[in-house]
Amino acid sequence: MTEANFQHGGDRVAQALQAHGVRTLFTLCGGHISPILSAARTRGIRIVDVRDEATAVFAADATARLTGIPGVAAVTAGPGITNTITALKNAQLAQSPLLLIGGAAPTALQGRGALQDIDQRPLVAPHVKRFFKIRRVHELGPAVGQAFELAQSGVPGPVFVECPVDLLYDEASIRQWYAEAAGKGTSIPDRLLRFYLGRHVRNMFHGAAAAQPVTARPVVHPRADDAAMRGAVAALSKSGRPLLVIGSQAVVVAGEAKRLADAAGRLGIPVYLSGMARGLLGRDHPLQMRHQRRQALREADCVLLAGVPCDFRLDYGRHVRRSATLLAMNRSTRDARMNRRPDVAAIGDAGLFLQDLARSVSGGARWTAWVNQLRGRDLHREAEIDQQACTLGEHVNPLALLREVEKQAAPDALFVADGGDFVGTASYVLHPRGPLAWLDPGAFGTLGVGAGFALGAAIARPGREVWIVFGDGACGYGLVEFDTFVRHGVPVIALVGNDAGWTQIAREQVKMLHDDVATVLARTDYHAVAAGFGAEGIVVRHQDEVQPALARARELAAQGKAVLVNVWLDKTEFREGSLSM
Ligand SMILES: Cc1ncc(C[n+]2csc(CCOP(=O)(O)OP(=O)(O)O)c2C)c(N)n1
Ligand SMILES: [Mg+2]
Repeated sequence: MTEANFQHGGDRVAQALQAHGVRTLFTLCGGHISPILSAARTRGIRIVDVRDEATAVFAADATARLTGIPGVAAVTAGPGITNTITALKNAQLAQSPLLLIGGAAPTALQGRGALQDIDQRPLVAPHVKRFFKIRRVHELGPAVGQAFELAQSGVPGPVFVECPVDLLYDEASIRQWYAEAAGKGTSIPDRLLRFYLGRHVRNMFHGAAAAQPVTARPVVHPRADDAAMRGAVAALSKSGRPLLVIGSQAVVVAGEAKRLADAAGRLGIPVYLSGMARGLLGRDHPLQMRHQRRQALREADCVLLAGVPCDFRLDYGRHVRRSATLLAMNRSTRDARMNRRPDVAAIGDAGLFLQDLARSVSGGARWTAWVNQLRGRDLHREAEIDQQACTLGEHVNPLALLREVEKQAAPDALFVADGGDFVGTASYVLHPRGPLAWLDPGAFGTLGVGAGFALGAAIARPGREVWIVFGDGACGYGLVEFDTFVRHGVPVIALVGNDAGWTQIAREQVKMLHDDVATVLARTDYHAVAAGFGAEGIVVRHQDEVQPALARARELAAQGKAVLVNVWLDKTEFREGSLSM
């Protein structure tokens, strides 16, 4: 017998993960996946067990976004998988490459009423790039390898590998299990069953001994053609007021983020950053604008969308004036053309395209007046916010709170955004520190990403301060994960903007329907919940407590503790009129 005879399927999966550089596996256990978890741990992969399968997928998603290597989650069959659907869809819409490994009932028992046995393909397939249904042990390793490649290629996204439990144990145990199931009866049906099951097991293990270990292959990133580059250079040469919008997809090659930032700086074009690209240019780059994007887009005569589709966030393309030259850089042809046909479509990686473009175009002083005009407006708006932050109320002014976070948070802090109004305010007030230092759900607008994203971020970036900017409504989804933070020694600072309600919804609902039904929450003691899980809880009811509370939270996090700061907010009109549909 060769070594491969003894290597069970669970270890083949673990070995393939290891070959692809996976250091952490997020999971919630189940009998269907035990051999994978055990083998992965034996191979030195850190197993982070969470309290809800959605968290495992959110954490894998964050890992992928921050490292560029697909994050991995493993969940059990049936309800373990159904629990991940929202997180999977969120990752698909955010174009985040991750690998979800799901258990399944034994191959011979599928469709026969086995525990947790459902047809998982129709449920999962719409949300992933591919659903790998494994039938033989030797397919396990190669499927994981292909899943890695596929998740990162073209338009990145999640991939699912379904691993039936009887492929994951060693051959001797499985043979015995099937032999026992076949019984010792002598009737013709009994003998037929034995024959059938014997053949089934032979098929399952066919070729397993000869299978080679999987090795990782380098990922090839798609590049736009030369015609697109010529088109872009020509458009910019004629432009007096160009504007660049860089979004999440432009930073999917995480290792290139710094070079992309340098390139954007050299281009000399004023920039707005969105999604995962926020922070790309650091805290205060002279080319980066944060406010009045809509007005800037209306004024620009040439708009470059790097990894940004014309979806609801750009009012379906209507924010860009008709006469402007539109340049769309995108890995997806569909996204590049969404709602509006671009004059130049650069189909490929937007970040790499911008790097090439910066070698051909150097704006220098050409656009200085235009940059200064936008910059002036930006500074004016910042001054207005400063003024609004000075208003004192009964409890805490959210603008003042976020200004204090901006002041105190570490120079390399990571921010995770999960909520409505308060988080919307934070996205204006907080200046992400650097590339890949801001995580939000993306186009799916999913509440509840916070705990999982923070878990993935803290583990992918050990030693860095991780803040979750939470709405009080949003924090409820993942509060139980304070248990995970404590068990795994993951220090995060959860800042809960407690306005006792689902305010983003209430704001419009009350105005339109004069009814606050289902939008009202209480000033719940979320800090006490965190403390109940063994974390640190701090409550802040008044403005003068903000500064010391945040300082204390940072101190505790630096000691390796998870902290929840529950801040009672005053109402503010800051977000009045901002509704996304
Ligand atoms: C999973 C999910 N459910 C519901 C919504 C709809 N939604 C969007 S914002 C919001 C309110 C969020 O409340 P909270 O987290 O307290 O933030 P606030 O607006 O109060 O600052 C809701 C319910 C959503 N986006 N995602
Ligand atoms: Mg709220």
